[in-house]
Amino acid sequence: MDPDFPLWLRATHLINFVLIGILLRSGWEMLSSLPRLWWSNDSAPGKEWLRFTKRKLPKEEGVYTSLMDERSLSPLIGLPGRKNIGLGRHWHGLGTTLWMLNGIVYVVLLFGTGLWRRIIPTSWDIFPQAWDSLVMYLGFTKPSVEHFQPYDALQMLGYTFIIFVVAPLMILTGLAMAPAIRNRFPRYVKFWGGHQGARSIHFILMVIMTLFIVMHVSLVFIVHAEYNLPRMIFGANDPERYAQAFTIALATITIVIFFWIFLSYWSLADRPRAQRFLVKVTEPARKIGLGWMKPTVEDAKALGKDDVSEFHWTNGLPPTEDESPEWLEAKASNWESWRLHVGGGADGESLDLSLDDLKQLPKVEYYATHTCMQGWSGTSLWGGARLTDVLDLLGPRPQGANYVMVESYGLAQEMIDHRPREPFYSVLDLDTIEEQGVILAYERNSKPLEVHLGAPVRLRAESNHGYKMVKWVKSVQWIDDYSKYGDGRGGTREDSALQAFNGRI
Ligand SMILES: Nc1nc2c(c(=O)[nH]1)N[C@H]1C(S)=C(S)[C@@H](COP(=O)(O)O)O[C@H]1N2
Ligand SMILES: [Mo]
Repeated sequence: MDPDFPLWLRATHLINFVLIGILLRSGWEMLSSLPRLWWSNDSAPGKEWLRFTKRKLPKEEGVYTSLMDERSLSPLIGLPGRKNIGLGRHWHGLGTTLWMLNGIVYVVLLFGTGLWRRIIPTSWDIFPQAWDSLVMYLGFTKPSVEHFQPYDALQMLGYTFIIFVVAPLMILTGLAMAPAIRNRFPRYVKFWGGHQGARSIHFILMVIMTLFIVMHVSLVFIVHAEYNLPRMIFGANDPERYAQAFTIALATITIVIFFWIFLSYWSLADRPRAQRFLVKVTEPARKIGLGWMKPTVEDAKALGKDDVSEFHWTNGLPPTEDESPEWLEAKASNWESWRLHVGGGADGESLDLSLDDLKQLPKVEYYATHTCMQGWSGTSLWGGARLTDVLDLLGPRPQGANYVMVESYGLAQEMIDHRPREPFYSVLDLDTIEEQGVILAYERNSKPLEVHLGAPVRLRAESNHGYKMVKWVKSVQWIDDYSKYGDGRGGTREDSALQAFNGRI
């Protein structure tokens, strides 16, 4: 056995291969839910620099929802495929967590054993040498075997670039897309060019990563495979065992590809089961990684007037006559007859507030970027009353009240399995309610909130993605547990699209 290809190296290499496939496939699933890329934060129609759909977007606000833009990917390509952004995001979360753990093990051992010296170049000579190799490849010849020690200059540059530049940038831009991070470190997101900058760079890195994988796997089989494969499989510099290594490598790749596709069909076979499993294994990482971040939107001066988006996307259209005649009447009365029901107080107490009552409470105003987990974003100045101030009108928090449920006058856009639509709702936990930037907003950009964006009042919870932020709010109420409502996952998008209750990433 050659100690230069120790077991840990071969094992992390294989695990990395499995996980990268999970990450790419779930990433494509997410991209297909809004197959457009922008550099500008408002994600305005027509401003895309790249799109994977022929559909033209109407320029008018509030007529087209991002859910309508979702495309269906084959389960052979996406994880899990077929318009399952919620599960795709969960798989991406699990993939990321394991991939980073595996990466840490790899890097620690790489430096611990000194093996880093053969992949990280330490001399400028690497560039002319790599150039020579490149010229040979372009002429369809290959450098002779003595060039590889065990890697040649071009490999060293390529591996160093992928491991120490592309992978870390992937992690950094991925994190920049999490609302929890944006609300704690708004300048960090600005550094990447905002949400759309981070998203577009993340996409470009994905393309680089994919091209690298295709080249890398091909070249391993084309250039001196009789050395590469026995090293990769057995850790031995033993061309004698080439046939055996070749067979095992090919079989492994085939099994891994089947495994990737199996994960899709396993998820699709019973989506609630897949969600339960994925939540269980990813929630600890969300809690540990993001739970401690207390948003500071109200104090943050990172965003200002110049950041306000001209265009704001919509997800969910205003209630229609059959959804809520009550809301339409209130609208016709210029919100005179509109009431916010505040319920679930001790001894079942409740209140009905008018819009003016709400405006009597201290007004909070801040700039914040809204992100829909499908991928679009938009920045506005939001104004409204703190949710806790509204709840305090009922008196102290009743014993056993662990959550607040917010319900809409409008119905869900669609339900799981196309069953009849139910009122849109979402549930927040105690920690979230206490945060800055959790308000019932009645103003946007210093004007009354627009009808398609939730008039007269919508929820804002800036540390979370948009699906938590109920529009056309009808009621807020203390509840002890959310398992009794809807499908018991704590929100409409959780129920209908199997998204996470914890919308912080
Ligand atoms: N009542 C209601 N509220 C809703 C939705 C909906 O469909 N109905 N969609 C949610 C989602 S997924 C997002 S991203 C935001 C979109 O807010 P906007 O339309 O104001 O941009 O609203 C959230 N609140
Ligand atoms: Mo959304």
